[in-house]
Amino acid sequence: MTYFTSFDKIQFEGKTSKNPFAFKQYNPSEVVSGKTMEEHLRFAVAYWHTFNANGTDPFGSATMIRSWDKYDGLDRSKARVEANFEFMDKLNIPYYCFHDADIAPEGATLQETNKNIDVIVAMLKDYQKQTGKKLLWNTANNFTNPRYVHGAGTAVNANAYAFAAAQIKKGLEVGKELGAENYVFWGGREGYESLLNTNMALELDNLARLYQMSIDYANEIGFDAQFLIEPKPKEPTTHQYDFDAATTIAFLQKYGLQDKFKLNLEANHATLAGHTFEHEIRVAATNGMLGSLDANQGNMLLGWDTDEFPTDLYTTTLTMYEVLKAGGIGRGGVNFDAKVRRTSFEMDDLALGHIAGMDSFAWGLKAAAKLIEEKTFDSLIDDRYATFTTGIGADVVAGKSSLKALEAHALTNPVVDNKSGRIERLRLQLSEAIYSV
Ligand code: XLS
Ligand code: CA
Ligand code: CA
Repeated sequence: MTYFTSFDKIQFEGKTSKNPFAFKQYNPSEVVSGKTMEEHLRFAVAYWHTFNANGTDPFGSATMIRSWDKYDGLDRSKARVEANFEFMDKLNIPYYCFHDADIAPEGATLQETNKNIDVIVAMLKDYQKQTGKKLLWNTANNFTNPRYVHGAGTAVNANAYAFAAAQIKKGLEVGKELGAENYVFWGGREGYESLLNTNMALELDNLARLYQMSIDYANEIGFDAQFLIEPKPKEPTTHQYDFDAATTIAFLQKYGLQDKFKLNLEANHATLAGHTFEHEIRVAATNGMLGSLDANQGNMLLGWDTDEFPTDLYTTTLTMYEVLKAGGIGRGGVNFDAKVRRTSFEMDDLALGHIAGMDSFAWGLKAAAKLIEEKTFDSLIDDRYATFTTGIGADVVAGKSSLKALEAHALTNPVVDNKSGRIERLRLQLSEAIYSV
């Protein structure tokens, strides 16, 4: 059966095309900075937003028209698998990502749930083999079920903690079966609402223990995926422990887990934490922990996680600038953790949303490559820090300095020859690079 009937394979038609069902910027085989766009970007479909989301919001019921909704239960899950592979093929997207709860209905018991998962995983494996499409990452939904009301890996109740562990165990087995490149931990319920009823120290220790158990089990079964933690400051918890990249890195370092994990960074989570996306990527990359990207954008007029398709070219450019500077995204990818608006309820909107995101990222990649090639920012940065390449500055960098030596230098009253940071000029050059693509 065909689920998306109004368009066929989306082709690259170039900038002058007026066809909404065509790429204007994303040309998978085009080489940019030594690699094809496809190799740089490694796009992925997020199963939950594309095949499960129905358009509900806190005030309104479902609006989405979806061709698989004529089925129920496991039959609907199977239809979603078919739709997913048809969609990836038509959009030319090589990867997908899912939570356990996205792919199969939850049963009355854990045994039943796992049985449902097994049926769908066998089908996914088959489709992967036939199509060559791959799993970028999978994860456990340890936040929807009411048993996780007080946390999962940071639960106040050991039975809830055990269920969370069981879901992760199954997730690791599924990831291995499907050859996932990465395995993600996102702690939607791993935080607190009030310190008045919270044992923070125990919760954090338990979370670290769960991560360690997960590493041990992955090793035991020979699942060699890259483990990723996805920071988010809040929502649904008031305060989530994995607040942002820096906090998550400090947590991993405290528990000696820093070599076992990288980060899955999401644009909307960065803005909720009061950061830009590029800031989060730079912090991760600086610590050797850039893992993968959840591509979306928030709405600056709203204070929550709206998960919109990324169309802001300034952000996609600066994102790809950071990725190129970091030497690429490695085993990660650009996962569209993005949903069409509740008002964009037609089937076609799913394709148009992904095309918008893919073109915006391809555009950003090209503009970023140009900024790097032309050393637009680098030459100014080199110049700004030049005093650390000679004399007393070089001694500081080499770790050969001391307060006494620096004081002796300061006592000669050297000239502090500060120059303008040229922010306005740089911002215009950024605009020029984007406009020139
Ligand atoms: C929610 C998160 C979630 C993770 C995977 O805000 O983005 O969807 O990406 O659990
Ligand atoms: Ca995400
Ligand atoms: Ca989100």
